[in-house]
Amino acid sequence: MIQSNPPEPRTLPRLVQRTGPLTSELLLKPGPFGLGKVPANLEPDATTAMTCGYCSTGCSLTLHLQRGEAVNLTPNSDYPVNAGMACPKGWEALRVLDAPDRATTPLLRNARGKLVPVDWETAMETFCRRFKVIQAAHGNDAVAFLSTGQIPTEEMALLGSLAKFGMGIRHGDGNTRQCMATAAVAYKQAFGFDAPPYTLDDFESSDVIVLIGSNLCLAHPIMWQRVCRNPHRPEVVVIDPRTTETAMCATQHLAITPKSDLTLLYGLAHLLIKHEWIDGDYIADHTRDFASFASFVTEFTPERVHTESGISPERLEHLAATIHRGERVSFWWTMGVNQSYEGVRTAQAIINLALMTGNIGRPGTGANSITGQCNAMGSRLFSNTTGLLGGRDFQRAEDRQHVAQLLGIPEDRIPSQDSWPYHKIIEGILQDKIRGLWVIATNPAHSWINQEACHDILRRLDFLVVQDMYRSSETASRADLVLPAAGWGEKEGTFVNSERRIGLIKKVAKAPGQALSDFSIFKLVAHYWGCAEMFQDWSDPEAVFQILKRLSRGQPCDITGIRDYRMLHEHGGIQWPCSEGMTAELGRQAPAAERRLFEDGTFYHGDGKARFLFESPRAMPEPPNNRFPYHLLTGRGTASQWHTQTRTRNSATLRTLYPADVYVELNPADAACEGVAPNQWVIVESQRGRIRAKAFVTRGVRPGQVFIPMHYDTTNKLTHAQFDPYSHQPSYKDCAVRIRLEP
Ligand SMILES: Nc1nc2c(c(=O)[nH]1)N[C@H]1C(S)=C(S)[C@@H](COP(=O)(O)OP(=O)(O)OC[C@H]3O[C@@H](n4cnc5c(=O)[nH]c(N)nc54)[C@H](O)[C@@H]3O)O[C@H]1N2
Ligand SMILES: Nc1nc2c(c(=O)[nH]1)N[C@H]1C(S)=C(S)[C@@H](COP(=O)(O)OP(=O)(O)OC[C@H]3O[C@@H](n4cnc5c(=O)[nH]c(N)nc54)[C@H](O)[C@@H]3O)O[C@H]1N2
Ligand code: SF4
Ligand SMILES: [Mo]
Repeated sequence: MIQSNPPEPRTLPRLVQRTGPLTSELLLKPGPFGLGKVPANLEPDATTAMTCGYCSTGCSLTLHLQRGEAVNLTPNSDYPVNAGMACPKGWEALRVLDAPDRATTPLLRNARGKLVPVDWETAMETFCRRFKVIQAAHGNDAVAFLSTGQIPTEEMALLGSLAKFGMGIRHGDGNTRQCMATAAVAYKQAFGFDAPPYTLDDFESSDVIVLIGSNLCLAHPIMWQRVCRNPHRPEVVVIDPRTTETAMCATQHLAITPKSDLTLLYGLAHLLIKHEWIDGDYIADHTRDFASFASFVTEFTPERVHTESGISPERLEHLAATIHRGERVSFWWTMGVNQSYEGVRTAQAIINLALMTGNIGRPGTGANSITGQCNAMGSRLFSNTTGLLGGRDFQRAEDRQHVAQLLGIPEDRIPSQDSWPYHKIIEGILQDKIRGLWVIATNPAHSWINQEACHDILRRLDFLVVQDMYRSSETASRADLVLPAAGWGEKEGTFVNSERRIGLIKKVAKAPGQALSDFSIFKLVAHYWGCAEMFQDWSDPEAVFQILKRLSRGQPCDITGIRDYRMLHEHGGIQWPCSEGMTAELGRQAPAAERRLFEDGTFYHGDGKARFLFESPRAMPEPPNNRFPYHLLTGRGTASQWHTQTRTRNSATLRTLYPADVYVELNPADAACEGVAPNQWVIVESQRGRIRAKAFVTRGVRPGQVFIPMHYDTTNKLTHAQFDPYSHQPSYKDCAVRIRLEP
């Protein structure tokens, strides 16, 4: 029987008494391929392959085992994604597990304000009691969660379902809001489903590759290797205000004025239409609303493009001709597009170019959003945050009914309203509407905008729980309760990479101390909360994988044809869709290793047609001005740093590959004007905060622009609260700053 309301706090002691054995059972349970249980076809001392746990490339790494435990790793040469290559983070992936700042026991803040070790029982009892007290006093919506694109899909689905169906939480969002929300919304509106259409092989089969707001060379180094292996001597066009490592290798670099992409892309569309360099048949058969788009872009003359983006009419014309000449043109974008106050329309301006030139659904083509985190794509489908499980809508009654039926839960347990997006959750804390927050595998105290305000807001919470591998993260060190989590390599599950490929991760190392897999932590929470029965069938990650298969049936992301983990293990990753029908036709074989969507020109809208979507460009919310004359760009700094650095700073090798101190890239002309010498410490200041940074004087940034990597813990003191109106993604790459010499 499932209770219609979460039990009151007073029922807890009874639950606590029952939990001893459950906890130890969870602690001892071996993974399907990991410690204690090795698949029959593998020797105890052998190797096993698994997906890397950092970026969305999803390289396969071969783990070298001794008695089931990993002692080393090498890149897998037998995998379609990386063919024997890995970047420094992948090579060092095992090294960061054994670190002195790992969280090894639950930690609870005591009366003197100090985090002290407690046992799991105390942690779970406190977790449930404190959150339930908040919900009882202020309503269920007063507790929220923030999750991630960096845990396996099975864990995300369990978290999202436990929180929303079991604990009555409505507001739960993820760090994917900082990252992928724009692409997800752009695809959904244009194609009818959040569906990146490509396969990574397209990098090797294009003859024109257009990279917009993407520093592939260091953010996705192995995708960049695939570009380098392209045998067609492709044109590589980079649209980026900075002369990045990627731009240096491009055949055309368009160093546009930041945030002028929309004008540039509309201007490009205008030229292509004017020259009749478009695919009329494709447009007529497979799209809608082209005529109004064509009339809209007539305003975007080459002269206007020149004024607003700095790109000359000749260069624009040259790019249009390049696209026209290309037989297989692929368009790729990342954070230079997504992290913008007009990101969705910019992404759709890219989609429009691919549609109007018929560059989609064929090898080497596509309007391709490159994802960031190892499992951002899993989160987009199954985290139960912005959408209901399996790419569905919370607001659609038939979707709720369907999910309730599939999961055997009462329909009224499924919220009929969407969660607040991330920034509304943060604002909700400020407005006292949210008083309890559970943060899982993300580090908002470092990565969220306007950091000093964010720290102040987190302090206002009645109860902050942080579930992380490392107790030293900026958010964990502010928590009332820290739950120690196992990480990549210490648990099993699946990740979905950028090209929709589902890959397996396996347990090849023991988590330190009492750290538990997130999966086990969620099971414990369900148990102590009193809703364990709802998740009886969710017994281990592979059982959840079977549940996800059922949830995917008939959806564009149908994975019913993937039999089990073993099939993923044997075939080395399988892209969605992979329906039962597809594998039945093939006699239970996995479909081809490289597949792209929309080969027949049918999209997911009811009429099968893709949409042209467009809107007038808007003014930058905080343009450089007299007091703050520089445009601040932020982003990835090196291939060896990962986000807030909790993991990568724990490798001595990686530490030698990036500057230890925060630095600001500054053009030589501006450095001269400000009287700044190379390597001198300077103050960088915005309306919201000031930081110290070392001056890195370089022509990589244009005059009037500065760049600071996101990996340093002070960068986000400068950034501001501006969001895309459709995706609610923060605009991390534009705000006004000034440079001062240190007093
Ligand atoms: N080494 C490493 N790799 C990573 C990560 C990491 O932390 N470290 N993180 C992963 C994640 S989660 C993500 S989301 C990806 C991000 O991957 P990328 O998006 O490639 O990385 P960023 O450096 O954030 O931004 C890319 C570029 O956008 C440019 N840009 C800024 N403003 C504009 C603009 O207005 N227009 C255009 N056209 N370009 C602009 C910046 O100059 C920058 O070079 O990387 C993934 N890979
Ligand atoms: N200024 C600026 N800020 C940015 C960006 C930018 O370009 N500029 N980019 C944004 C983008 S695209 C992103 S994706 C975000 C990333 O921002 P965050 O998500 O805050 O960054 P991470 O360092 O990846 O945080 C992940 C946390 O999860 C923990 N962790 C890792 N594996 C596990 C696990 O298996 N279980 C648990 N429980 N914990 C685990 C890590 O220790 C770490 O603390 O940053 C955003 N912030
Ligand atoms: S490119 Fe990405 S997936 Fe590949 S090894 Fe590096 S971090 Fe891992
Ligand atoms: Mo990201």
